[in-house]
Amino acid sequence: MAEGAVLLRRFAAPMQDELRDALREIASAAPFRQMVTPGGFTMSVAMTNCGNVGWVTDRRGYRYDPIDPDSGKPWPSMPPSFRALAARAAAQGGFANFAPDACLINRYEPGAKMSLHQDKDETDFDAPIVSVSLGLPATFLFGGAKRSDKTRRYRLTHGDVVVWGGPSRLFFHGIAPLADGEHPLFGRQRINLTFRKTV
Ligand code: MD6
Ligand code: FE
Repeated sequence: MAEGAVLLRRFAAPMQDELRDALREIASAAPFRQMVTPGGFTMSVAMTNCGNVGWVTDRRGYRYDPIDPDSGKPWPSMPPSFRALAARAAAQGGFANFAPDACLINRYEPGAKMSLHQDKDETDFDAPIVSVSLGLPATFLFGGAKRSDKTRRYRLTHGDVVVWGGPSRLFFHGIAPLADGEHPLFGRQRINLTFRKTV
């Protein structure tokens, strides 16, 4: 995709049942919720997290927080199967010993989108981000170091994994509004897992 960014087609597909079951457990302890941006807009994507810390946004800003603000309890721990998948994908992408401490889980229903952004709330930009797509296909917009750089479009489908680090770690990216559809295992939604090393 770019220097430092590789797309591993269908890499996670063999684990789909395990991932679905683990996701169900996480979402029962820490339900998906639509968070509010610092500017006061409710995001169309619903989010939850697992791991030592979770990514949250509210009127105060963006941050990684060990506590789920909705429950007042720690986020569910990261299932060993998630951790292993992320490490295996990172290694395939050229990043040995990836040890994520956070997994942000995004749920898109038809029409939901993610505006162009950079992932820059972490402190360790040497570690890659590993991103797993499940369910309905999406159009991933991949730009450059500046918001105004032109974007290329990639179709991400069920099981695809993007490993993204190095020179493109801080490139702008987003997701176009999700087209309607029905996935045999995940139904009318797309789930994206992004694994990060935040510290
Ligand atoms: C998504 N992904 O695929 C949104 N960020 O739903 C991201 O924002 C993302 O896929 C950093 C690295 C990989 C990603
Ligand atoms: Fe991102």
